[in-house]
This record gives sequence, structure tokens and C-alpha cells, in this order.
Amino acid sequence: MVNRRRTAQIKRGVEKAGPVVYWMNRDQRSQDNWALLFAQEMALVRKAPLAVVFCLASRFLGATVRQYDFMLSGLEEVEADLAEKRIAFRLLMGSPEREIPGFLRDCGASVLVTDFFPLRIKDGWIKAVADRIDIPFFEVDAHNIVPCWAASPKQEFGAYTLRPKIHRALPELLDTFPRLKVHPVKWEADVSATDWTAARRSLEVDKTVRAVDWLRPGPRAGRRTLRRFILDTLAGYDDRRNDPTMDGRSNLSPYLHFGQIAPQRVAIEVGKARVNTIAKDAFLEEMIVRRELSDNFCHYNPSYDSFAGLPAWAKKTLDQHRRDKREYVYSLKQFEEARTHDPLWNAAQMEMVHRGKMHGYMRMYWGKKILEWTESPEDAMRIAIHLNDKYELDGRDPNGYVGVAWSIGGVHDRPWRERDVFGKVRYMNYNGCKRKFDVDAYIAKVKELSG
Ligand code: FAD
Ligand code: FO1
Repeated sequence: MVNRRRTAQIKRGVEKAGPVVYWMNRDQRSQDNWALLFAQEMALVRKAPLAVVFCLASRFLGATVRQYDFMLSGLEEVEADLAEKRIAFRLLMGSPEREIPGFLRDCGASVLVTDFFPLRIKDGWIKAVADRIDIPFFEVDAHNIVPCWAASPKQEFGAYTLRPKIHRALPELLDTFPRLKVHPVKWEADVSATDWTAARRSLEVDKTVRAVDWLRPGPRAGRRTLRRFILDTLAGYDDRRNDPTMDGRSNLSPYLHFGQIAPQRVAIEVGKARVNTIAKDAFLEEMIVRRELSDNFCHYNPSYDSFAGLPAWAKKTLDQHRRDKREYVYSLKQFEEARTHDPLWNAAQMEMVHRGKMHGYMRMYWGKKILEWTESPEDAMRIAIHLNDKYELDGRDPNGYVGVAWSIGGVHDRPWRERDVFGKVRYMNYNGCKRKFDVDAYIAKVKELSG
């Protein structure tokens, strides 16, 4: 049974007979999905059919064909996996506010379930859908191991305040997943297969940022990436993760972002690995505490992507340094085309443009230099978020907004020694990178990528 701490009832509604519908959004997988398992539980109690719907928006937070391609390939796999479990899959096209209530009405649904996603866009969708339906409506946190609302009722100051809460809850919530059953009640309505070509054609997105070919999309590829990471890389994670010339990280973020793999599955498999505990703990700190801290920030702070959302000490110090002379000021176009004076920053930008995934260590340097080389922290946040959301496979994610707010606005950090432009926000420089890794080797590696 799905732990009830993972579920929240958005609307009571009226009880009636009819199919149960899971509106899939963040957790795009059939295995290890608490929201789908909960929907199946509801359907089994009611002896009702079960359907999964995904609502394809023609645009989404600046995403390009690169990210849509990754997502749609994964969803094709989900459709096939669900068919094996006799669960219907329907791809709706248009805005969820209109499409979801319409679908529920047409099939006479009795219950709606969706997964939890803390960004404002999903909040808006949920409110609009709830207003237009009269059936019970549930939200399930299928992404966080400790559901965001159960981990903490408020915005946390930093990892040090959230960590003990998460660790206290893990023994109860890091449980094993039950298997999704072959669904016993058949969906009687139309079950024709999705026209994925038409779906791709319906997109109104930038097609110049092309799909990547170094990382295969989909839940199966996500599980394979996890297996390879555990076998080849995990043991050296603590030592190598901050060296962008090495392949010391998991590359799981695109799969985690699109819900093609469950964080809880990653934690279970890493927990079982026969690898030193220092490496495992370092990885799980990032994958559980830091990641769930990002959800906490976005869930409780509606200004998660703007200056207004930064901590008071950071706003004050950045305000005091607004008039400081900037040695360099670049426009969005100059940043985007990697035309700054700094070959290291340019390499990081080009890694993101070509590969769709900048190394995690470079992301911090990249964000901080955007603050240093723009007229204001507002400009810096706007430019960093725009580029991150346009090029990163894992962008448009709580981790991205928090990463930018950490780099530029001290979120989840503390005040440091005061200096120009940054005030008391933590500073990073080229020489610091030089001490940590072979800067020239990284620049050369990225050059090879760009051809
Ligand atoms: P691993 O080191 O293998 O980590 C495994 C997982 O742990 C990651 O997939 C992620 O879910 C989590 N994790 C790791 N580091 C962090 C972190 N600092 N904060 C929160 N969770 C973390 N992450 C995104 O997922 N999407 C983004 O758009 C994004 N943008 C960022 C922008 C900036 C300016 C900064 C400083 C950080 C950003 N991050 C973002 C966080 C981090 O850099 C990436 O999660 C990481 O590089 C992803 O690669 P990986 O999966 O190989 O990492
Ligand atoms: N969610 C949807 O429900 N419909 C979409 O069309 C859609 C497009 C999309 C494109 C890029 C991207 O990064 C996310 C996108 N999402 C979409 C959101 C996604 O379903 C998840 O909510 C996030 O990936 C959560 O991490």
C-alpha cells in the first residue's frame, strides 16, 4: 500500500463510479511511480479501469526541441510499458486547464490523481483543473523520497536545517516499491496508439537547439545509466566529482528531471552497492538532501526565480553594491555566443550549448561570473535562467532555479568576506579553478565537442 504521507487530497468531490485517471506530469515512468501505484490502488478498490494521460503543451518554460525530444522518446516507452499492464495511455494536446477536465468528462472518470511538481506553472494548472471538476482529486509526491510537505512545513534555511528532518524520515519512507499489477479491469473506450509524429509536429518550440546523441532518453536508458554509474564511477565520486575533465558524475539529472527514473530507486540501488560509504554518502547527500532542498525552496517560496526570493542578507548586500564598477559587462547575446574574455567561462557555456549538460562544478563558476559581468543581480538571474532553461536537458527544474539563486543570490549559503559587486555573496575565480583541476584540459575537451 502507498504510504498515505505521500498523498494529499486537493479536492473532495462527489463519489461516483467510473475509471480512475492518473494525470502524469513530472514522473514519466510506469515502474517505481507512487502516483501510478496510488491510482491503481484506487481503481482496484472501485473495480474500475485505469488510464494515464499526459498533456502535451506546445511550449513549456523556454524548452526547445532538445528537451521535448528527450521527453517524448521516454513517453513512447511509457505507453508501451503501460500496454503490457493493460493500462490505457492517452496523449492529450493543448493546455491542461482545458484538456484534462474535457477528458475526465468524456470518460466519466471517478477519481483524478496527479504527481507533485513545485513550480508555479503546475500550481496554476492544478487550481484551474480543480475548479472545473467535481470528482475527488489527489496529488502524490512521487519524486521526493520524503514528500516535500512531510519533510518540512516551511522554507528551510539550508541543507543543515533540512538534513536532520530528511534523515529522521528516511527509515519509514525509503521503503521498497510494490510492483505495478496487470490491471484486471479493461479500459473500454478507444485504445488506438498515439500518433507521435503528429505530437512532434504540434510543438511550437525552437528547433535550432538540437537533440543530443550522447545520452539515450527513456526509463530503460535511465536504469542502464544508473547501473553503469554504480559499477564504474560511484567508488570515486567523492574524489572526482569536482573535476570537469573527468567523468566523475552520474549523468542522471536528465532522467531525474523528466521522472524517467525514481530518486528512490537510485537511492535503493546506491545503498545496496558494495562501494565505500564515503562515496555513497557524498552521492546520496546530493541526490537526496540537496535535491529535496530545491523542491522545498520552490514549494514554499513563490519568488524562487527572482531577486525578491533571495534571503534578506543577500538582497541587502547586493543592493549596497549595485553601483560598483563592473570590469566587464556582457549582453545576453554575448553570453549566449560564448564571447566573453574568459576562455574557461566560454568553454562551460559551449559545453552546455553542444552537450546539453554542463559539468556540475562549472555551473557554479558559470553562474557567479554572470553576476560579476552584468549591470544588476536581476539581469544576472534573468540571463542565467534563460540560458539554463534553453540549453540544459535538466533545466526548467527546481534544482536549476536554486542553483542560479545560490550562485547569484546566496540562497542556502551564508555571508562571506565582502568584495566588489558580490558584496557578501560567495565569490569564485579562475585561479581557484586552476588549483582544483587542469583548466586547459577542460577547455580542450570542450573544443573537441564543438568540432
Ligand atoms: P551528480 O553529481 O551525479 O548528482 C546526482 C543528482 O543529485 C543530480 O542529478 C541532482 O538531482 C542531485 N544534485 C547534484 N548536485 C546538486 C545540487 N547542487 N543541487 C541540487 N541537486 C543536486 N541541476 C538540475 O538538475 N537542473 C538544473 O537546471 C541545474 N542547474 C544548475 C544551475 C546552476 C547555476 C548550478 C550551480 C547548479 C545547477 N544544478 C542543476 C545542480 C547540479 O549542478 C546538477 O544537478 C548536476 O550537475 C547534475 O549532474 P549529475 O546528475 O551528473 O550530478
Ligand atoms: N509537462 C507537461 O505536462 N507537458 C508538457 O508538454 C511538458 C513539456 C516539458 C518540456 C521540457 C521540460 O523540461 C519539461 C516539460 N514538462 C511538461 C514538465 C515535466 O513534465 C515535468 O513536470 C518536469 O520535467 C519536472 O521535473
